[in-house]
Amino acid sequence: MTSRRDFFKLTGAVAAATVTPAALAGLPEIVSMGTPDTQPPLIPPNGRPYNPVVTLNGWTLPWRMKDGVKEFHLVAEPVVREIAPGMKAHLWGYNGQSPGPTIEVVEGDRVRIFVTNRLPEHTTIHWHGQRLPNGMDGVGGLNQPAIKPGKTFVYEFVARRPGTFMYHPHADEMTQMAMGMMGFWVTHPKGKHPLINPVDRDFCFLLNAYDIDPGSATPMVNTMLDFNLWTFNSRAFPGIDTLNVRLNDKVRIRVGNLTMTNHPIHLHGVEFEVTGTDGGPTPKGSRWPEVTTDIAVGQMRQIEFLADEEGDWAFHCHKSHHTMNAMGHATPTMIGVDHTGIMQKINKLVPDYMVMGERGMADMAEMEMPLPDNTLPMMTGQGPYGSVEMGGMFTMMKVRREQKKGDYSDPGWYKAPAGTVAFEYTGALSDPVRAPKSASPKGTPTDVEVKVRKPSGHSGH
Ligand SMILES: [Cu+2]
Repeated sequence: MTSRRDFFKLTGAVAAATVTPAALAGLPEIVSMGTPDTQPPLIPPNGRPYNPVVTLNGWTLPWRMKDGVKEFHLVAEPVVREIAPGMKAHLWGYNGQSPGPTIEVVEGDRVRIFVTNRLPEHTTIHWHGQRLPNGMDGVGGLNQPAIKPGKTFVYEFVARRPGTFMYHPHADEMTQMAMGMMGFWVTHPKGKHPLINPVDRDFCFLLNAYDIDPGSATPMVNTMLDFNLWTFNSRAFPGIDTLNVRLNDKVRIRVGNLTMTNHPIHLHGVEFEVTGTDGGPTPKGSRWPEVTTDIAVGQMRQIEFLADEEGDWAFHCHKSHHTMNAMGHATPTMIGVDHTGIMQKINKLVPDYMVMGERGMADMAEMEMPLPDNTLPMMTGQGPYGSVEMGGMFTMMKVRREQKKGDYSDPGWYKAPAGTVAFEYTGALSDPVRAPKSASPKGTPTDVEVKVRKPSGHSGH
């Protein structure tokens, strides 16, 4: 029997090598993940040492060493992904999950990835951002024939530059990415690197978006912009795990964007620097402090900071519609609209009818509005002081003095020291001091008439 090595030598090309059933026995074992919980970092059992990353609501794919080559096995397949408790999506992904597992290697590693296609249509994998032989770049039709259902292809290259990468199909790309096919890739530096700092915690996740009608489970793949589920690693708040760190940890967060729009990612509490992009580590002179970084489609950013302020700090996309779940956009604004009288009339026809939005939308989070099956409330999530009124691309970084080194578990809500929480003022409110009216050269200005429907304190409608 010819070994795989001989087979490569014989054909002279590693790309696009279909694997015969006999050779399948020589494949690395398929490892699959069944839980959406954040898995602990995978300490490298062999090969060159590195400081592993933690994938938010994800995991790192184990490998095997064969003759000095790191071998991975990715299986493209339909998966069921819990977007948040109460909602499951029928997606396509890799090894049981969407996104697929994170691949972690070290600069200079020779990597061989077996890709088995269990989808109903052909696929490929493009290794976004990598330096590699052209035939390994994964664009179907351009660099290789597509991988037909049931077939396994082999990709092999040396991870030449350290940094933050992604992988995704480059075959029926619009459909397959809308269905959740993507994954993260980190190439760690071999030894000390002048532009890559050692950190205590290194998190990563992808930005993705789905359009799933309430009551259904499969994304609408033809949607271009009006998605209704904005996710970190195919999870929406409150389904996204928190980033738990120890006070004074050096923290790195790597984010890649595979949605159809940009996301200004904003961290509360500290300033960070962008220390890397899809092109690798940034030169030191290009770094400046900021609290929001915009991540365009197809881009990756890695941010770094010292977590030197205790607390539960919000971490989210700053587009306010991206921190909402399952919302329709074709509804009129109801602020200031007087519903008095109308309600009773409508209720005679539709007993369950509720008026929303007359006093803003915060009621949405408090009211127990009946939802269709398999969808998420628009604004939700209970915090220690009430509803957080968020959804989508929102989570928290929890910084704690007591958090143990290497402990990624959720420490619970922050207990703020007495006297450090915003509080209600209960004294008397004096009338505001107004500037004296001065006559304008063209005569006395007339007051603009503004009709304001003042909100009443009542809670029911
Ligand atoms: Cu966004």
